[in-house]
Amino acid sequence: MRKGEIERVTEETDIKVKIDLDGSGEAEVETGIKFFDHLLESMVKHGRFDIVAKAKGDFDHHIAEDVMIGLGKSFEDALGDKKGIRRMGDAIVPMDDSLVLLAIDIGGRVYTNVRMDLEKEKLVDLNSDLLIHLLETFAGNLKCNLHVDVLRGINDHHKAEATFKALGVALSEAVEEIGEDVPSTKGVV
Ligand SMILES: [Mn+2]
Repeated sequence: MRKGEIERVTEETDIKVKIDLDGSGEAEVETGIKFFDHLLESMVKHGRFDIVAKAKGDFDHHIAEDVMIGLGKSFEDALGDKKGIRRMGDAIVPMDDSLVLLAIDIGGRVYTNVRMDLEKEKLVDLNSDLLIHLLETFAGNLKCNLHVDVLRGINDHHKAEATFKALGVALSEAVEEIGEDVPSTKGVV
């Protein structure tokens, strides 16, 4: 049972995140930020995880940030000692005009490099400048390397959505169980 769960209450937010890595793409997402919900639902659908993400809080930056902390930590929780997983995953995902390359390594080391080049200030009700920060927050809490390049695109909605679809696809590949060994020459991840 590869499941993880985090509840976190601070002065700023109240969040609850649950994940089942071996799900079917069911998302129960209510953060009060419509576009962020849309991105999480896209990620989950294409990663075929089941998640619950419920959040309340003061404003979008804190809510989305704390949900990504919860998501990263519950992924880590669900993976346990990471025995038998593929560990690396990647995806090249188009969405109409936009094309995204994304690679991940859930190897216990944190490094992120995200290039999205969004032009609009807002994506519906989510501040665009948050997206890079949200991906960094997720990677920091899952303790992974994450590289994202939006290779091209015109529409910011498509660039962002393709990025989260790619994250789902790459994560699904990385957490796939392919053996019994710890996926590292060090013997520990
Ligand atoms: Mn959309």
